[in-house]
Amino acid sequence: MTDRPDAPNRTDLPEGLHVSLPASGPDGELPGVALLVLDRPDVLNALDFGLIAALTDALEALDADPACRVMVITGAGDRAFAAGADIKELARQTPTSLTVDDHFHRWERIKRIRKPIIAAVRGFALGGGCELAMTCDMIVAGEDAQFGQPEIRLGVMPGAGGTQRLTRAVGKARAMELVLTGDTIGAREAEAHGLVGRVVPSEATVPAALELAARIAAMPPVAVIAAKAAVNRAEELPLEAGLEFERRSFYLLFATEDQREGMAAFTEKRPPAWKGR
Ligand code: CO8
Repeated sequence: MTDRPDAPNRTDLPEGLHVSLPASGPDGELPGVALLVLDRPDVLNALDFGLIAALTDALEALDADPACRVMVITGAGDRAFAAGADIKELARQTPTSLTVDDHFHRWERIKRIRKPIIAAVRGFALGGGCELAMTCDMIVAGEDAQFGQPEIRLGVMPGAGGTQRLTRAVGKARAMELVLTGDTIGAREAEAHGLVGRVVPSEATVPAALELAARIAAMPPVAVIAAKAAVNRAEELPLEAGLEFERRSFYLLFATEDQREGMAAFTEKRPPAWKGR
């Protein structure tokens, strides 16, 4: 991440993505927290292939950067997180171009990010935008957020996880209805289903996500990475295998200095000083 002199800690990439590390909160910089802003306001932050490439590259760079512990992704402005893939670009695709260029494989790279990612969703999170939010580890939604997979109305269907992740999040019956009609659900319904972790007043969406990120960034980093991996296994593994994964991760954390520090600090009634190893 390089800095610009006129905007410290902020990188403006040409593809409509801004990255700030550390992000700024109401009381100053938030150590360990990165903010990534999708910024294509003319098209409601629609994700073209260049933006998806920039986003995945930035997430991987932050994942490898010890200064970053948690990432927050949001959309610029108050109308949209992202209104989907860029339909004008998508309209030019053929099975051959999609297969050869295989831009969608990047979605798998987002899933492999080890540090926690929070989606801060205001307004529309549709199609690829909804899929991006669902690929994140947590969603903080403004009251004006709308989630949906409207691809059916374009003659296609979700292609970056929508049929799978939405179904896991809201159940088969509701997901089937949403995917087959293209209807959207609001923030409150998404919260009731567990798709969204918390709903906040719309203008508080990004501050609330940053505050959550800052609290996680203050936790022991190795344990955070291990715990994220274990929770994600719950959606992928049978219970027995998931429990085994959890148990082994738990045992391994006893090799960290932070385990000794955390338990010593509790005993000595003082705040822990995490080492990240
Ligand atoms: N792509 C390109 N342009 C878009 C998109 C989009 N997804 N969404 C909105 N825009 C543009 C509009 O064309 C319009 O541009 P212009 O001013 O030049 O006409 C501008 O954004 C503002 O939009 P509207 O005027 O339509 O605003 P409204 O408030 O009337 O409507 C809606 C807002 C309901 C969000 C409407 O814009 C809409 O329906 N957008 C399309 C939503 C959609 O279908 N999304 C799914 C796209 S397909 C997809 O995501 C497949 C994912 C595949 C995986 C991703 C990996 C690449």
